[in-house]
Amino acid sequence: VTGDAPAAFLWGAATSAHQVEGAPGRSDWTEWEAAGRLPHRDSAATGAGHWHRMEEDLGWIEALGLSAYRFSVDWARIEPEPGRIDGAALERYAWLAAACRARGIEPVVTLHHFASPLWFARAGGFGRATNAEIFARFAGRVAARLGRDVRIWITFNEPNVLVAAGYIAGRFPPGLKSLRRGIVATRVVQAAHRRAVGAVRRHAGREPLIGIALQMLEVAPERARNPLERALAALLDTFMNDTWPRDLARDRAEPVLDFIGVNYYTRARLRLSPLAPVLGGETMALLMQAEEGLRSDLRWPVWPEGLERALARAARHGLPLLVTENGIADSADALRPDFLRAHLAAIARARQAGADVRGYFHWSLLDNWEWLEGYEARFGLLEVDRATLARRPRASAFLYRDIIARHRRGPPDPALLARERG
Ligand code: IFM
Repeated sequence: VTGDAPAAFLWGAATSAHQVEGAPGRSDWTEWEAAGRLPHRDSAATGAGHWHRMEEDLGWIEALGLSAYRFSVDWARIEPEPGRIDGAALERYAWLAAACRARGIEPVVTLHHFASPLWFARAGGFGRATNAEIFARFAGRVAARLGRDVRIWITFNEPNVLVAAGYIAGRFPPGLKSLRRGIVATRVVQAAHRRAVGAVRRHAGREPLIGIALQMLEVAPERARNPLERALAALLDTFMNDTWPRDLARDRAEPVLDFIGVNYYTRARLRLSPLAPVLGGETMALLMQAEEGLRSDLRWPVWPEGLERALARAARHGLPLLVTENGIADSADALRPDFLRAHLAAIARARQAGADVRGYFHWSLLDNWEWLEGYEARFGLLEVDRATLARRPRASAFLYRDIIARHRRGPPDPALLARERG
């Protein structure tokens, strides 16, 4: 399935704090939910109960033979008020990182996975340039405590989605619909990343490896003959796939990207409806739903070849790559086994073609709370019973375990992502 995966290849699964922990800190997302802005009625207050089940979940990670676990820290929980750190919350994450390390599981920590503390959002969030430093201060605090056990850091999960959905399309908080505000937020998030890299390097205590996890999504025009639709689709396609690594990989004197994380799911079409504001609806819609062919419970097309293409595209920046997310909403687990095999095969092809892919993280370890779809979208290798929160492995979890058992060679290599410099 995976071709010649190197000894250091990371076999992982991923989660994010707001989606799995339960009772998340007070953030722009908890506020968004309380204000009834979600298109569903599910609350993230339950999640998958991960906060109190970390030990059990680590047991599952071990049982599956994973060599890495990607989790995020909840900034709102750790820093509930500006500058005040909740020591107990930070200790809990420190425990998780240390427990991973003790079990030979590489912890990969995401510092920002969509949710920001409410106080930060109220102070202008990523719409205000001076706020970049506030995020960096937080990153430094986390690195100072977790840096003994964590080598691999992701500053931002899907900064492209954070900006596009939050500042341009108005679907995520802060709910803005403004290209101008989107451009400003892009600059601020990039500045926050750069400063956070400096802070993590200063405080982590061992040479950290730092990247972003980009959601790579090819965007095509719905009607290829419509020139405006074509031009806008090309613009969005560039923003989703090229802008972020291009801008950040450009800092050569003091590199701010040690690797690029690729989150990959599906493809999209862009449709323009200029009369929509009059008739009701959006002028511009990004459509991921397919009417036919293999598709997930969310009707996202299954397109493994797209992962190969995404990796080839990301590889142009000359950095190591990690597939930091890939998975499918499939509650019956009918498509996931083939999905998994086909996407691992796509990675093997990308590697053969020269992409330096160093790991794969399935999204997700657990069924969880999906931002715009709630609990209906079931992405877990482990099924989570909504009433009891009991975990039960799906067949694809066993399949993944068997694939890993065939390919994994020993514990994570300390030289894992070492840059081939020179
Ligand atoms: O659940 C999300 C995750 O938080 C970010 N990447 C895409 C996933 C599926 O939509």
